[in-house]
Amino acid sequence: MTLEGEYEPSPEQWVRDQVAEYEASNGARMNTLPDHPEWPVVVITSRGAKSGKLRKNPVMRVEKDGVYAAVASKGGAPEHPTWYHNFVAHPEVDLQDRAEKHTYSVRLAEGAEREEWWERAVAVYSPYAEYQQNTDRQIPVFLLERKD
Ligand code: F42
Repeated sequence: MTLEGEYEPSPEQWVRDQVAEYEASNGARMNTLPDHPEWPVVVITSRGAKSGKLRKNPVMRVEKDGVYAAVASKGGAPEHPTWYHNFVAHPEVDLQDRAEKHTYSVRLAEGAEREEWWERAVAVYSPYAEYQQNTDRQIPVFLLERKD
């Protein structure tokens, strides 16, 4: 089962384009950060906290034993990405990793578990460490566990 509803593409063109290309190719193209083959991405569909519409956002692929982390870094911006609020309001999302798409339950990692996943995330994508230095907020780390 995947989420159902009206899809509202991101207002950010590079995000919109990456999602469109990723989905159109079933995850075969645009499956890394552009020009960075060493940094794979997954695409997460969430339900808008206010609109109820489906929103799609690529994030870096951080995975262990079938569990994924979604790091709400927004490039070190002072505020959380809006999808943070979607995840909190509707803690069920779809995640596409290349050709595989499934539904996941979402929770915020805390304490030692967050530390463990934060280190894993930085090991995958080192710029996260700089993003954390550039913002006063603690960057949230969501854990996604497969439901279907
Ligand atoms: N962002 C990350 O935070 N972490 C990553 O690891 C990451 C990797 C990544 C890789 C490739 C790529 O193309 C993008 C990547 N991004 C990453 C960017 C990410 O996909 C998001 O673009 C970014 O985190 C900013 O998310 P945002 O939701 O803040 O984006 C804004 C511009 C946006 O989409 N705004 C929408 C709008 O219409 O203005 C709102 C979307 C929305 O969900 N609205 C909710 C609703 O109800 O519909 C309401 C939300 C609320 O405030 O309650």
